Amino acid sequence: MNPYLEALQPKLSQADFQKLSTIDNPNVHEFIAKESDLCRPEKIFVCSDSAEDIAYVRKQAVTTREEQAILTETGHTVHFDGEQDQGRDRQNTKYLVPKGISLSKALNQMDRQEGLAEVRGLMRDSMMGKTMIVRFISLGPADSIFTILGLQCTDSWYVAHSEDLLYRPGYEQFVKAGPKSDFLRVVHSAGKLDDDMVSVEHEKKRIYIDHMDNTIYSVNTQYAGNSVGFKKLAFRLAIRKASSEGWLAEHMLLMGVLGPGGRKTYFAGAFPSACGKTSTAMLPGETILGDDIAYIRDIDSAARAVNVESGIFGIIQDVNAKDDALIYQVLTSPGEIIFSNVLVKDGRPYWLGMGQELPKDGVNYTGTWYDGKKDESLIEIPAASKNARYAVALKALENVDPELDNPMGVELGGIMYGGRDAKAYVPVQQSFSWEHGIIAYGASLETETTFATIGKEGIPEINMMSIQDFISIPLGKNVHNNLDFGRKLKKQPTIFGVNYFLKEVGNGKYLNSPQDKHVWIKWMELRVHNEVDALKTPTGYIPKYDDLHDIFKQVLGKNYSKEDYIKQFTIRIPENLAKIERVQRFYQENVTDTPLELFGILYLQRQRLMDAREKFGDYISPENFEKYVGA
Ligand code: SPV
Ligand code: MN
Repeated sequence: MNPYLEALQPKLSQADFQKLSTIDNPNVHEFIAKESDLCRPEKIFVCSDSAEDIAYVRKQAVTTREEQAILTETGHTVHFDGEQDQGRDRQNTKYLVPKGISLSKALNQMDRQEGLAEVRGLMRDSMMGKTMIVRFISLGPADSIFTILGLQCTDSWYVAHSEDLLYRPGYEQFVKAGPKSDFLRVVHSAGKLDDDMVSVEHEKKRIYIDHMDNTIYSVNTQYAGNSVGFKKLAFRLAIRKASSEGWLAEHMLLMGVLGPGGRKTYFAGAFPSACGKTSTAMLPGETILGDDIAYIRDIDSAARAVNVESGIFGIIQDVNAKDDALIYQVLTSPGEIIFSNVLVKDGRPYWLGMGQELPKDGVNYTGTWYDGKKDESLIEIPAASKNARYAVALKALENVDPELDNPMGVELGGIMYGGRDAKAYVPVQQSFSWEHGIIAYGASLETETTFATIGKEGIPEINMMSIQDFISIPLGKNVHNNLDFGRKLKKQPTIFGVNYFLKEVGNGKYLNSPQDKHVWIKWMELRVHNEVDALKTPTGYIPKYDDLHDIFKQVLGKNYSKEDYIKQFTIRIPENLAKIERVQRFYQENVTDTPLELFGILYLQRQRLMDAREKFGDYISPENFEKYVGA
C-alpha cells in the first residue's frame, strides 16, 4: 500500500477505501491525502459513479440542506448562494505565476508563492466536521482523443450533485488509465456556512489557478461558476493544455442545424456569458450537443468538436414558453433539476421573465422575500436573482443530438462569434476568410458586462473569442493558435459574426426579437453549403433581403419587411471605425505578443469602410452593395 492510501485509511469506510485502492495511480492518492491533510475533513466519501453512490450524493445534498427538495414528486431541488456570491467573481479569480512572469496585462495574476500561501491558509481546517467528497470526471466523451480526466475534492454536496448532472462519470476512466495518467485537480471548500447552509465569509472568497501543478483552489464560495471545478476552473487549465498540444478549448455551444432535405450541419458558437449562447443551442427543431464549453481538434484535416460537459447550467431569467419553448417545457416538467437562486413559493420555483406574474413574497437568495424588500444600500431586491440558473442533464432534453458521446466528435461546418454590441456590427455576417473571421469577429468581439459576473453591468469591453475571463495563456498566443489551427485544415468551417443586441441609432431600441436568431442560423447553414448568395460589405458578406424574407416566413411564419432589413443591415461607418480603434488600442496597450496580422486585417477593414464612406456616406443601406455569388 502506498503511504498516501495508508494515511487516508482512517477517514475512509471500508468500501470507500476499496474504491480508492482500485485506482492504481499514486498521484491520485497523493493529491487527496495532501488536501485532506490541509482541510482536515472528518470523513472522506469517494464517489465511484455507481447508481448507489450517485443517489447518496443527491440524498446528502438534501439532508444537509444545501438543497431543498421542493415539491418532492417533481424531482426538483433548489439551492441558494449568498447575496455576495451570485456570479463568477472576476476580482478574486487569479492566476498564480512565478516571479517575473506575466501572462498578459489584461489578466488578473499574482505571485505564485504568495497566492499558494494565502489560499492554502484559507483552506486550512476548512472541512473540519464535514465530509470531503471525491469525484472523478471525464471531460469530453470517454475513451476518446478528446478525453481529459479531472479529480475534485469538495465539501459541498450541492457541488458534487451538480457534477452528476453536468459531467460524464470518470471513475472507471481513472481505473482504466493506470498509474501514469495525467489529470486536472480541483480542491474546493464552501468554507464557513450559516444556518441556511450558505457560505458566509465572502470577503475571503478566493479562486486561484495554479497551472504549474494543474490545480485549482476555490474557497468561501458556492456559486457553481466558482465552485464546480470542471466548469470554468478546469476550462482555464484546458486552454493551456490545448495551446501546448495544438488544439482549441473554447467557450462555445455546439448544435446541429437542419438544412434542406434533412441535412444536418454542425455549428460551434462563442458568446460571452448571458449573450444568448444557451438559447441559440436550444433552438426548437434543431439539435443540441452543448451550451458552454467545446474542445476542437484537427482530425484528418477537418475541425471536429465535442462537448466537454453533458449537462446545462443555464440562465433561467427570460426562459418562457414563447422565447425558449424547449427548455421551458423541461423546467416545468418532472425530472432531476437543481434550480439556483430562484424565488420559491409553495414548493414552486419562479424566476424573472418567466412569462407570468410572480408571487409577492416567498423565499429567495436573501431569505424571506417580499415585494419592495431592500438591501443594505436601499436598493430593491428582485424576486429572483438575475443570474438564477438551472442545472439539468442534456439527456433530459428531447432534442439532444445523437452524436453527443461520439468519441470522434462532430465535424464543424460553421463557427459563430457574438457579443453584446449595441452599435456596430449587423445581426449576421460571414467573414471573407478564416483569418478575417478570427480577427474581425473573434479577436474583436466586444460586449458589455452582465449579471453573470459580480460587479457593474453594462460596461463595454473586449472579450476575445468570449474567453477573456478564462484565458490562461498570453492573449496574442491565443490569436495565433486560432489562426494557425484553421490554416492547417483542408475543410475550414465557415466563420460568422452574429449580434443579437444591435440597437436602433438614436432611440436605443433593440432591432431584433430573440426569435430572429433562428433565421440567422438557418441562413448560415445555407451559406456553409453555398446555397444562397450574399452581398459584399466592408465588414463581411451579409444576407440578401429576399432570402431572409423566405426564411422568416418558413421558420417564424413572419412577414419580414424591407424596412426592418434596411435598419438592421445598414453598415454604420462611424460606429465601425470607432470599433476598430478600440480593438487596436486594446491589443496595442495590453497584448505585447499580438500577431501583426491582426493589425493588418483591421487596417484593411478600416480602408474598406473609408472607401465605402467616400462613395455612399456614413450610413449605407445594404441595397448599395453588390451581389456576391458563392463563398
Ligand atoms: C458563464 O458565466 O459563462 C457560465 C456560467 O456558463 S458559469 O461559468 O458556471 O458561471
Ligand atoms: Mn459560460
